[in-house]
Amino acid sequence: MHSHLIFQLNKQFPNPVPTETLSQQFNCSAAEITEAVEELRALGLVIHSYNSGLQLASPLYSIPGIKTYLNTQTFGNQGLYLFETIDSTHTYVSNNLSTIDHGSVLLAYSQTAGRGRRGRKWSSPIGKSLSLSIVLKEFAAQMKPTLLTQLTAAALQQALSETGLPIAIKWPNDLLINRRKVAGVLTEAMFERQVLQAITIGIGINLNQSQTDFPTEIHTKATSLALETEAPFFADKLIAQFLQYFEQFYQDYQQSLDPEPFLSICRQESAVIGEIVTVVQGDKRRDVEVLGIEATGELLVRDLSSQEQMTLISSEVSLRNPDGSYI
Ligand code: BT5
Repeated sequence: MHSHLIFQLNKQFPNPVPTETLSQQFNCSAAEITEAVEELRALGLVIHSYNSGLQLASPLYSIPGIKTYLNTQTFGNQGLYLFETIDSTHTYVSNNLSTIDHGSVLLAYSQTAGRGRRGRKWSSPIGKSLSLSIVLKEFAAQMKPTLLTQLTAAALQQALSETGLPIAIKWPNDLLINRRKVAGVLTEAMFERQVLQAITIGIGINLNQSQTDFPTEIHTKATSLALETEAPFFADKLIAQFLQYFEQFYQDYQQSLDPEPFLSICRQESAVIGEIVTVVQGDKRRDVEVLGIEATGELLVRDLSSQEQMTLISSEVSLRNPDGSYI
């Protein structure tokens, strides 16, 4: 009932929907609708009640809404699950790996312990953000998890660009609009007795946050699609488009083992190639000029003090502006 209720409220957004209309649609009593609304409110979702009916505070994606647009063979087609609230979609996958099939897609309206790279926190407030994990169990042995991060960043860049906004990729895993982070990618390889069992790809996208919805420490570096478009953002189509791009890149890469189609997007839409940046690696910092992205997915840079060229591995470094601020 929750997902269908949200789908109907979203369809009419921002207009309120009379409870009677909903109870007719679902063939249930008004009391049952009120009960479902109370359950959603208890989770933290904001649903207004007016004389004229019920209205969502901001648009929400739903399984029936995504399926309206979904055209994939595998990803999201064979298993599309939505949690209203969860600790982390990635943690759920690692705890339930044996029961989750290849190609499954898990979504959550909110995460209480969403995570980024190297144990960092990912903010995913209820009803405003998108948290999504894709489970991969069928892969060619030569496919590299680091390249899958680039593949996902390219798919996300393509899908987000359909909004008309300028979307740049900050190697390896950030998606930016006007130098503010709108989305991030997290790839995790899962091993059992040293044998690779699965790769989980996670993406977090800021959909309908206002600036004050972000934790204070990221106020100046984060943005949302609603802030950038200056309108409430409907994510159903974006999710379906992302899965479509992801599937295309993934199937092509699995067959050809050629990363160029997605790496060329990472290069073309890069926020850092040609820039001077500071590389942060543990306690060490060095200023470099970014020259390009190698076929391995590594970043090719020139050290400004030694003039030496070197490649950087994404799992080890972060990039900052030379003044220490977020790029
Ligand atoms: C990322 O890490 O950007 C990866 C984000 C992946 C999140 C997804 S959601 C589904 C799946 N389940 C999970 O638990 N995680 C994945 P990283 O590059 O390490 O960036 C983390 C940093 O971004 C933090 O240290 C903050 O500075 C900043 N940050 C946190 N939340 C943010 C947000 N909502 N928007 C922009 N920046 C944020």
